[in-house]
Amino acid sequence: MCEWCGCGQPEEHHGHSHDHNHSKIIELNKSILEENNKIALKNKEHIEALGAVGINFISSPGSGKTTLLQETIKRLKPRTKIGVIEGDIETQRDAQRIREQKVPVVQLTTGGACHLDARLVHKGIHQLEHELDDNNLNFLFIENVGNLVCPASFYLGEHKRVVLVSVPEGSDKPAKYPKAFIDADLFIISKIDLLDYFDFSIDEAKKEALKLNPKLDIICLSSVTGKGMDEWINYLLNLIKKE
Ligand SMILES: Nc1nc2c(ncn2[C@@H]2O[C@H](COP(=O)(O)OP(=O)(O)OP(=O)(O)O)[C@@H](O)[C@H]2O)c(=O)[nH]1
Ligand SMILES: [Mg+2]
Repeated sequence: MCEWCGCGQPEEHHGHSHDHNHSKIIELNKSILEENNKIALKNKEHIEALGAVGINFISSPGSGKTTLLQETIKRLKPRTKIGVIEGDIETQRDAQRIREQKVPVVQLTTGGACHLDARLVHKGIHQLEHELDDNNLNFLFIENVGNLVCPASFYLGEHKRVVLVSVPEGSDKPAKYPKAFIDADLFIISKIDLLDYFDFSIDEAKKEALKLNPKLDIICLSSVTGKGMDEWINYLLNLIKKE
């Protein structure tokens, strides 16, 4: 078990051994993240060379990332070019859901690791290029592995990081999982069609998230009813608006 991120992977997964003292672990963790960041910056250049804005979706399992992507693609596909990288521990299921909408998609499976890292995404971008008619995209959506902890530590080269919390999860999540919010650009409160059935407080979630990151944009939406989707789509379109 990797004690560094608790991902349940053997220690080789992060390229380091746990047979050492604490300060060495900190040093190694630092160098792993530095190495990751270097590759992530290359990914960013690569995404820009495709003409795209890269968006990394982070949330707990089941918060509605893939459903939101499906609804987003429905609305944006007629006017923009979209590519998707799906990250999961196992299965091709999310990629299959996206493929049904006839957009280029690559499924990355981590085989146990609880997050995507820049090296894996680098591979994913190359695989995705094989699926493109021309090397040209407006958006590259990256759905991270469902987990509100570890993905927050790994920059993938994205331009915007979106963190989701769904209504059934509870409005205490920003305070309890701060890193995911500190480094995010946009906080989406998802499944707002369920507000009548859960004691979720939008005010509390917003307040706690803004305390951690005053620059955070916040959108409340439901992929099922479509409420809030226009605001989300406008947020995305503004990212690719040419000056
Ligand atoms: N009521 C309601 N259900 C939703 C909404 N969005 C997604 N769901 C449901 O929530 C469940 C999980 O949705 P997914 O989109 O698969 O969630 P995910 O975040 O991609 O899950 P992982 O990839 O496993 O982390 C599915 O049963 C969806 O139909 C929503 O806005 N409202
Ligand atoms: Mg999913």
